[in-house]
Amino acid sequence: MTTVAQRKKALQQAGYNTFLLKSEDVYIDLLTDSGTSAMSDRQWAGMMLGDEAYAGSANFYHLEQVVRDIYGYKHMIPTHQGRGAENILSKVLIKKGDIIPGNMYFTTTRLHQELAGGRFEDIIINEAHDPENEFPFKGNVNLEKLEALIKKHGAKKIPYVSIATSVNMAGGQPISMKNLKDVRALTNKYGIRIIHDMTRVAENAYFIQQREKGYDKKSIASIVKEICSYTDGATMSAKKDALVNIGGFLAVNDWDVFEEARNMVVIYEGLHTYGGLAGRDMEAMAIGIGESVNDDHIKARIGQVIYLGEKMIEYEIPIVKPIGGHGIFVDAKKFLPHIPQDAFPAQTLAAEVYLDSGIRTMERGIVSAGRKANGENYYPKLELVRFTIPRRVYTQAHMDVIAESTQRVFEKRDRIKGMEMVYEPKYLRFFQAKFRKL
Ligand code: P70
Repeated sequence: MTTVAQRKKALQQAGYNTFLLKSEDVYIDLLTDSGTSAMSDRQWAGMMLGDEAYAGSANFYHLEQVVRDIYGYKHMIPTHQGRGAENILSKVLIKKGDIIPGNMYFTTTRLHQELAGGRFEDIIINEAHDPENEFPFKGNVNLEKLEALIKKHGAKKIPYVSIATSVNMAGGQPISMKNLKDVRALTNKYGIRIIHDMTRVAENAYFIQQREKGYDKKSIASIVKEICSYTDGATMSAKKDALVNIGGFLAVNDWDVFEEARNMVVIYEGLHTYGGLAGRDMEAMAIGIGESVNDDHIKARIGQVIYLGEKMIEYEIPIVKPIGGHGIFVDAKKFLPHIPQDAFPAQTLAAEVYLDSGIRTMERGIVSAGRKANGENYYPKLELVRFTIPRRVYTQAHMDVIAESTQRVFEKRDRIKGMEMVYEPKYLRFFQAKFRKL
């Protein structure tokens, strides 16, 4: 624990960017659920079975088998984390001038698409951009938007449709099985691939089980497998669902794409049987994937997120509804309505929450959205602060502390002023940007 004076100093030194705080100065760390979950006893035991051969490690073959058994994808290449897979996939599939439709952008995913010469187009339903709208599947694709894009640019210009499960930037919102099947039918009609960002697929499966007709008696494992079956390949950041501190992979069904990706991985990550990971990391991932589709685990994990969200609702704090899978997303536009988007309401709110109690959260608004290729700022409709919950780490008492701290900040919201950016890196600026209080 730190004092207010210590936190004030830490914030100033970090340029009011929670990414730049030292973890030692943080009391409850809700920056991300990425690589921050606790590994199980079984995963740690697996770490002791690391086969650290340069080529053909036994742990690689175990992981490959698990990806086939649990997700159903035929070919898998390990990568150091999700963006490693995004880089290789984008380089293999995207040509200059291509269009990549997707159910809302994700920062690293869109940047890799752009760096490969493509352009991302948002095809998520409009409800996803409205924090108040309680539609149960705000990760759904608007099929008319998708078909209009295909007709406008032609199927040849669209290498794949990018479908995320548990749409991160929308607030961890799920896509329904019905919608995914419809996207499959439409893309089949035009001969277009679907690439799945499966980072939080098990959490999406939980919402399908809870909310979609015909799925209440199905296991998370079977729902996960069905989701994957409607897609042609996937990028995975195993640091989330799969409960490891580091790791990811690219999976595809198509042999030609696999062959090219397998060649590409040796340039950027490492040999195709380790992709930047130690054997022990691949073993922990293989075991973590199995644990991630356990019904009791997912129910407890999302149950904790819902517990926090309901507390916040009770305190009348404006949050994205319905409550999502991996965290609570506070609506900074509503929380600080007097601060214009150019003065960074979400960045400001994240700093204020840290100052109050040492809780670290993450901006997911205009700073995260960054600039277009032509240099103009993106102005996202959603200006959010994400309170992300690591898996198997915190207790219910921590959730109470988080809600109470946010309430204290809410009570003094009228006195909070915005900020200006004083340092802006070229790529993914949110990680390292610095700010000054107005
Ligand atoms: C987060 C993390 C990573 C992520 C993701 C989805 C849906 C791909 C990735 C990339 C970490 C993060 C990344 C960028 C900005 C802020 C935070 N999300 N797809 O905290 O995977 O990080 O392993 O390269 O959520 O949400 P990786």
